[in-house]
Amino acid sequence: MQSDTRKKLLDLFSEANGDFISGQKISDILGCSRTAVWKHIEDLRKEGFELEAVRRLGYRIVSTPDKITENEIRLGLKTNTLGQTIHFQEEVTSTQKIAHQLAHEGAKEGTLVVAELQTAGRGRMDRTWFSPKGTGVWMSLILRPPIPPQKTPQLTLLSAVAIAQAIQEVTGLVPDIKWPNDILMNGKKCVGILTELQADPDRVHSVIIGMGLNVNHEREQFPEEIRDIATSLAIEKGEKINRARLIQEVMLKLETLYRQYLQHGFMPIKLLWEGYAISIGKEITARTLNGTIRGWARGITEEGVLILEDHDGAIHYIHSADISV
Ligand code: BTX
Repeated sequence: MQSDTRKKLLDLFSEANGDFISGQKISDILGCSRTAVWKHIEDLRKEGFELEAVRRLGYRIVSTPDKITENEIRLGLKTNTLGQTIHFQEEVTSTQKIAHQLAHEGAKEGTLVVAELQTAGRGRMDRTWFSPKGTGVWMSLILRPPIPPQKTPQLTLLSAVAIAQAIQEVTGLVPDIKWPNDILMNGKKCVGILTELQADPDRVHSVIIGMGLNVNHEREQFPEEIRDIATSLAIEKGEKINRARLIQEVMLKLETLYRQYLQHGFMPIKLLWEGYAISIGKEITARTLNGTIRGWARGITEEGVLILEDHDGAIHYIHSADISV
């Protein structure tokens, strides 16, 4: 939507003060057709506005998108290092891209990149991560752990535990983790984690942990193709959740677990991870780049690798795959 049209429309709703405005009035004032009005309304919904539409009455704004600002994240952040340097931007292609650049330029451990909107949010294997404005938490954290590159998948699992704990703390909801990186509520994905590296063969320079949390999306805000597989915390909880508070809690849990990990290794994290895992002990299908294997998920190794026993009793060690239970 063009910015002057958007401004006019928002001014109209603001003057209406929560009352209905007829579609005809909107179309007269904006100078566009009723179909165009409907499209503008849909655009606002995608940006996180909650709008009610009633025949004969028109449209009214029920709630505006909650915004995150750097100050809101900072206020009440209880960490020592993680998130203490924040790069906040309203709109980015991908927070991963910016974090990579900052890491390359020498950014400190704990630097956090946060955006309100990603126009090219990335999932694993170049998939798209749907990241609309004003509803989610889209952020990338730079870590510089003194570990060899092959151990970095452990940090994906560590992050999943931290996010699960933070969700539990802030919302009271208890999420499930599906190996390696999905956080689910009632079988639907509400968080995705993407861990990327800057490393030599034997040394990690930085690990960029990308975290995408669906927080205040309404069901119809998800594109149709993922509506049945995705959910948000607000949908599950039945009320909106303060995103800045959630970011603070994720940082705090991450810092605690990361410190524990650097001191005592992966074992304590593995135990916590297993407490949230839903795929272990179940019959699963693992789609890897080299093919599909069906069998029983027997657990994870100390490295964070999935152990899968196929129907012939052969054991497979899965480093990267999509799992369906
Ligand atoms: P993934 O490859 O496991 O999941 C991607 C798949 O999930 C997509 O193909 C689609 O089916 C589905 N999907 C896309 N968007 C959503 C969504 N919002 N909610 C639920 N399901 C969805 C997971 O990859 C890793 C995602 C990391 C996203 C963060 S956001 C901050 C950072 N910046 C960035 O570009 N990526 C990371």
